[in-house]
Formats: sequence, structure tokens, C-alpha cells
Amino acid sequence: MKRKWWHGKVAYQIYPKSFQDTNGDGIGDLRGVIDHLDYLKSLGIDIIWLSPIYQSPFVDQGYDISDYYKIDEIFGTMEEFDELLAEAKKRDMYIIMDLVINHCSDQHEWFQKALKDPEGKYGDYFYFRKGKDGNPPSNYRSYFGGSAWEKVEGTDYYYLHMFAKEQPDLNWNNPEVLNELYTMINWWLDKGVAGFRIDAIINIKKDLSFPDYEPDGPDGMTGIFHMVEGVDGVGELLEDLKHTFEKYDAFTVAEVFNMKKDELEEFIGDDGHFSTMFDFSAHEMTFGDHGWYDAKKVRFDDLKKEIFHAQKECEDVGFLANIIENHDEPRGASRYLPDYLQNEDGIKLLGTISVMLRGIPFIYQGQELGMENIPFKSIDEVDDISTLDEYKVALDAGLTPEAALKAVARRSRDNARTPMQWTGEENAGFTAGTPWLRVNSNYTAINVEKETIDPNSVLNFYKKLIALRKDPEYKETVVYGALEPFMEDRHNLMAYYRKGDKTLLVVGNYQWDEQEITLPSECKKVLINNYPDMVLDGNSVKLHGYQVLVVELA
Ligand code: TEU
Ligand code: CA
Repeated sequence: MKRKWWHGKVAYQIYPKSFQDTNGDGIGDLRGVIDHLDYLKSLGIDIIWLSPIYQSPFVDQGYDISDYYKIDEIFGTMEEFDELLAEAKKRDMYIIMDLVINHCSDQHEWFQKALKDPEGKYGDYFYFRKGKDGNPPSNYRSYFGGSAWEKVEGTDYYYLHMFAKEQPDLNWNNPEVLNELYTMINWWLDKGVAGFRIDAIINIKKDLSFPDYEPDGPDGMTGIFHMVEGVDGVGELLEDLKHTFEKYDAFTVAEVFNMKKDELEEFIGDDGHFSTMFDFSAHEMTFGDHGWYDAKKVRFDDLKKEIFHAQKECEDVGFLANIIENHDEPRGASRYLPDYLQNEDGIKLLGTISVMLRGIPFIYQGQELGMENIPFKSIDEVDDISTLDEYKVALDAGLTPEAALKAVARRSRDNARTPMQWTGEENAGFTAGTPWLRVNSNYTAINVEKETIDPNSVLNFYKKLIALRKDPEYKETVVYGALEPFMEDRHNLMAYYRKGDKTLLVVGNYQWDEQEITLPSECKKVLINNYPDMVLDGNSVKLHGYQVLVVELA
């Protein structure tokens, strides 16, 4: 594997709207990000991914961009963005932007022009097709529910939107569109952004015959992902993009779902289209067959199997970006730990398992504090477009309103979007005004201020984990060492080696009962421990409930 500048880095995702408000409008802003760069630096963060800050009507929280060259005024100004870049640079930190190019906003000038003349130049920037006998061109259900085709009033035309109807898909077969996108990408790279997180990229490849698929729900439609799975050749579309990134030695992390088995090398190999891509294997395990309401509970042994499988697949190919949560997922602490044990030890165990994997760790804002899901009191508290749709899906499936709320609350994207918890003061120190989304009431116990001074806090534990990745003595092993499972079949035990110039063993006891294991060789040094002690007798270790260790072996 070719060595790259980002291999040893640790990344952090900021959801700007919920990070820090500085002008009292209840919405996080760029000034708030600048103000906390030192906090992130002290945590050990190198790369910051900003969820979209471009001009947007916010139908899907900024993932609907109406001008790729403007900072939305709710976040601040371009001058402030430049200041952020400069301040990050001073601290040896890198900023990456969210690149949302499968679709734009229906308020984008391209789409406004297209609507006026679907057969004209701008009509070809999108996918306008005529309906079939008064029906949409095909039976696709969009990711956010309802038909993926929206009728243009007063014409026979429909346009394609894989997400909300306010997010029309861009036509990647039109060279003019690609030119517009490449120009824009170059413009941001010239400005000094270090790269991009690339949104929903697998969806850019369409089957232009737009075939119908077997309906998979009571609405008679079929999830549009069936079209994605049924078409090959996304890689061809990505070639030029790759050269653009190469020119700048940019770091890119792709959001890829529904990848074909043989595409891994093409995506993240030495000459791959992206630097890395997220490992969503844990997240994917909780997908329901019909919606969030029939989402599956994850058994820890299965989770472990998935993680090891993903690591194995990429061991000779490249690096995955490892996550526990992001802005589309519930909080890991609430999701991957059983209810009765969502405590600090469990949270530290999850964090260790993830951060010590081979790959690039991405920490989502608040994860380092052990932030948890928010108990929604009513569906009226929900902002997220996807949650509102899934609520409807659950009701349509016959769930009572109470049951439907409970089901979608577990999985809601808003769980991760509640304001960052900075202090124990009102609104967790996030805003002096009214927060756009309710602050989780646990903020008096879980916040940066409190955790900074508590040596045993989740925050200080994360600092140690990240510091270990960067420790000159262990860096080579943690970054490049092979990952090998240890005692893979032991129930409720997650254990793996990292083997480089040193041999490390990561062991986590995912249960309340003690568990005894025998180390394969002598323990030279304990590097990470979420308990004050380690019960060692010869080479045998008695692990406490939810104990996690990283040890150096002889
Ligand atoms: O998500 C794309 C995605 O593929 C979805 O699976 C998404 O996770 C799901 O709909 C959640 O309910 C990306 C962004 O991360 C997401 O926030 C955006 O809403 C979406 O693209 C559209 O841009
Ligand atoms: Ca603000």
C-alpha cells in the first residue's frame, strides 16, 4: 500500500447547525466552529468534516444545495469560512467539506431554469422523462418515501429525485453538468480545503432505461436502491473526479451503500476513486425489511463478525473509515449497548473497539462525551424529513401512534442532531437563544466542561485513545499493523491483535459477568484500561463486566 498523508490522522464530524451558536439565533455557526478549534486540537483531531454549510433551503438540513459557491447566511460569511481555514491551518488541522453532487436543491438556478423548459439546455442537467399512461416513468420509491418521480405541473414530464422532491438528481451523463461540478470542486480545493466527504455517491449511476422492479411494499412501489443494485459502471463516472482529487493530493471519504462485491479495490485501492469510505456494516445490520419500524436488534456477536469481515475484506486493499455514529444514525451509546448497561464503561468499550481498528477513525460530535439518544415526547418534536416519513410508514403498517413514535425514535436521525453539550448551564451552553432542536435533558451530566475536569470521563478516555494512535512508539503498529481476530468464537468477547513492529491486543468484555481469558504471551504494558485495575494471574486475565483493555504483548 502506498503511504498517504492522511493514514495516521483522526477525523471529527461537525454538524454545524448543532455545534455552537454564537449570535443567539439558536443555530450553530462558523464562528462557533472557530471558537472550538482548540478544544478539537486538545482532543487530538486532525481532520474536520463539516456537514453542508452551503446556501440551502434546508429541506434536508443543507443536503439540498441551492448555491455551491455560497456559505448559507445562517452559518456566517465566506470571510468567516476563510478565517476558519486559516485558523485550522495554524493548528495543523485540515478542513473537508461535504460534497453533495448526486442532487442539488430545487431552488438551485439550474433547476429553476429547467422547470421552465424541460426540453431546453437546463432540462438536460436533470432527468426529465415523460410518464407512462398517466403514471410516473417507473415505480421507484424515493429514499424519503413516495414516488421518486415528481410531476411538472402543466406538462407530461416528471423529474427524478432519489431523495426528497426538493432534491432533483443531477444528470451525470451530461458533460456540461460534470464541467460545472469539476469547476466548483477545483474552486474549493484552490481555496484550501483538504478534501471532501462525498455524499450518496453510489446513486450517480442510473439505469437510463429506468426499468420497473417488483413492488416491495403496500404502496406498490419498489425501493430505488433496487435500480442502484441493478446497474453497473459507477466507476467509469468517477474517473475524472479521481484525477481532480489526485492533482491536489486531496483526502476524500465516500459515503457508499449498495456497493458491488468486486468494487472495493476500485473504490479504495491504491489507485482507487477515494482515499477511504465509511464502514457501514454495523449500521446496515439494523436495517428493517420494510422500514425503521421493523429494524432488527443487533446481537453483539454478530456485530463483531461484521466488523471483522469488513476489516478482512480491505486488509490488502486500503483503509476504511471507522465510525460508531454520524448525523444519519442514532447515538452509538444508545444503539449498540443493551439498555441496562448504557454506562460509561460500555461507552468506553465501544470507543476503544472502534478507534483501535485499522483505518481512519471518524468521531461524530458529542460521541467523545458519550452523548445519547433523545427521548422524544411527541412526533411534533421531530424535524428530520426521513424520520417523519418513517413514522408514516410505521402507521401505514398498522402500528399505533405510540408504537410508531417509539419505533422511529430509536432510529431517528435527530438523535445525533441535538445540540452539542458544552456546559451544565442553560441549553448546555450551545446557545443564548432558543435552540433549533431541543437539547437533550441529560446535559447536566454529560458535557464538555464537566468531563474536562473529571479524569475518568468518557472525554478524557477518548483523549487517551487518540493519543495512543499518535504515540511515536505505537503509531506504526496502530496505523499500519495487521488486524487479526483473537478468540473469535468466544461469546460476548471482542478481541483482536494489532501486529506491526509491536504486538498489541485489544480485548473487550461485552457483558456484565466477568470473563476469563488467557493472553497468548506475557503482558508487557497496559496501554488502555477503562477500570482502575486489571486482574492478572500469570497470563490469565479476569475481565470485569464491560472492561476493555489495550495491552502490549511480549
Ligand atoms: O445519506 C444518504 C443515504 O444513503 C441514506 O441512506 C440516509 O442515510 C438515509 O436516508 C437516512 O434516513 C446522505 C446524507 O448523509 C443524508 O444526511 C442526506 O439526507 C442524504 O444523503 C441526501 O443528501
Ligand atoms: Ca447562530
